[in-house]
Amino acid sequence: MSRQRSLGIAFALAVIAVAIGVVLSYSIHWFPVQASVQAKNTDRLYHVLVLASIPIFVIVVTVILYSIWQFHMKPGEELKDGPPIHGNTRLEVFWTAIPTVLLLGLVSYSFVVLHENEKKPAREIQIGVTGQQFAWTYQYPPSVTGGAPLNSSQLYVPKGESVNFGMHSKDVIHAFWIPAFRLQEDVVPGITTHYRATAVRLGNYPVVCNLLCGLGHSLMRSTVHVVTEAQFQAWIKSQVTAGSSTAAAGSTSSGATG
Ligand SMILES: [Cu+2]
Repeated sequence: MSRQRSLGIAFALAVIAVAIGVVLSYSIHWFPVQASVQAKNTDRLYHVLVLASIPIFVIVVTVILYSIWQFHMKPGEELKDGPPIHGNTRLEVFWTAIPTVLLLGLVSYSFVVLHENEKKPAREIQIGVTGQQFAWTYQYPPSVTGGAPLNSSQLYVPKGESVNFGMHSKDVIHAFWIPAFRLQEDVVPGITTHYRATAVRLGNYPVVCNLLCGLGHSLMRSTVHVVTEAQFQAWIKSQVTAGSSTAAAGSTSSGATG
């Protein structure tokens, strides 16, 4: 087979492989639903990375397989050596420059997406997150409740509003992860870390501790309820009322016994 013909076959197979890779990357839904603004940005970045990676992977594998096919040692050539080639400046400049440009482009785009995801919006609400072996609790400050601060085992967030989660741990390092929001941040004893997300889809989504924190790590799960602004206010109100009535009942009963 002529060199031109074998190169033609390799090129055709590479084009087919790229096409299959691109179709697979789009036709299969690899991720959970996109429930936040940040999830959409992150997934777009992922798709760009995949689209850039597929042709490069195919080029590398094609060159390897083509070389094995065309240049492998034939019977009787065992003692022969390869041709004495020393470098190829043009080729080396080429294969250094192209990956450099590509990497700088992808790194810059990743930086833009990360910056966009972490950008402080004009308006946001604060919710505290406490991690401890093996449960999450959430703190709603007076700026959110409009009254006394609220401590709850439930995470409710209003749709369309940016939430700044201030996270701290009572014991070991945990990681606060909401797959449907995509972002994840470590929860470290002694410091407060932050996580910013704007929910854009109503529903209930899992909250996961994503850092091995002890025997009950796999059970350290919770749920984020993304609700409308009105439902959020109603929930806060019901919790604050329930909390104050429990406190009142507690003081009454202790008063009765005392
Ligand atoms: Cu944990």
